[in-house]
Amino acid sequence: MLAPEKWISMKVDESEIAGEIIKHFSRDLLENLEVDVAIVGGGPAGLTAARYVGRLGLKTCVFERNLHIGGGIWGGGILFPRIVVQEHAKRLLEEINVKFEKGERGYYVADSVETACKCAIGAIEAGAKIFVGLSVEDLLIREKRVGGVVINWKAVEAAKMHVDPIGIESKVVIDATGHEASLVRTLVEKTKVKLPTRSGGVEGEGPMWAEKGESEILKSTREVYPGLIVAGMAACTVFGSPRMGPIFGGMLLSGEKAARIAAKSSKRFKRH
Ligand code: 48H
Repeated sequence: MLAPEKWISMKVDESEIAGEIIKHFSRDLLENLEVDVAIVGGGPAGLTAARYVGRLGLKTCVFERNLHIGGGIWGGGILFPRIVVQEHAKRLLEEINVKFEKGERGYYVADSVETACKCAIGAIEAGAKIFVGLSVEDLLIREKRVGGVVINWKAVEAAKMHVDPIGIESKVVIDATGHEASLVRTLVEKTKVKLPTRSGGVEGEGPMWAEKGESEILKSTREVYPGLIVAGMAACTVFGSPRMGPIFGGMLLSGEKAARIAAKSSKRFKRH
């Protein structure tokens, strides 16, 4: 190890630093222009899906438009940074070493900061690549199958600059965009396709009812169009299930189920 008096006198060159950043990030982006599974949204559902997809040996990346991952986990309930899961979902916290306590009424309570960080670590260690600051603004749709996503910098979107995006090809896309369900909305808007919902469109989430919301989320986690799977809160929005407040077991279980569906669906993919 270098002594402090040695390293403080070492040369540091701004253009070299810039060069390293550009070279390494460009390489990572180039390596992910074609993936098996593109996951949109780095909240609990997307990160859990990424962990399971990665564990199944598929190449996957997550596109998160914010500079931070975690989606709605951080704020817990009304900014009390704790989340609650039920008995049947606690194994998903155990798998990523999140500490939790058993509450008085049989719920399991975890720190939301720890949960957000460890969901991300779990995904990364399973081999998923997480890109932040990148928004998905469109889908690649080929002959009645979603075959990728169209990305742009969130900063470009926020500044309303006219800058063309780039496409990322994937065998399967998971819409884990939370309450917005923005990819499914894009699909419906651009193709006029009928979804497997009551109305054939995006139903919109129902009023808060934790028990019903949690019990319906897994049923709603499904492939809504060839190559497009909906997970997490986006699944509630698409199928019109009630929201459930700060109980997160359903989000984690939904991510796990989405990964299993993605693995199966990716086998049916044929490049055009
Ligand atoms: C790139 C995007 C885009 C886009 C959105 O909101 P999330 O945490 O979603 P889930 O489903 O993982 O978890 C939902 C949970 O946090 C929640 O809100 C609950 C349980 N609510 C219950 C209630 O009653 O309110 O994460 C979605 C992520 C966010 O980080 C977005 O920034 C990101 O997706 N995102 N990223 N391109 N087009 N749209």
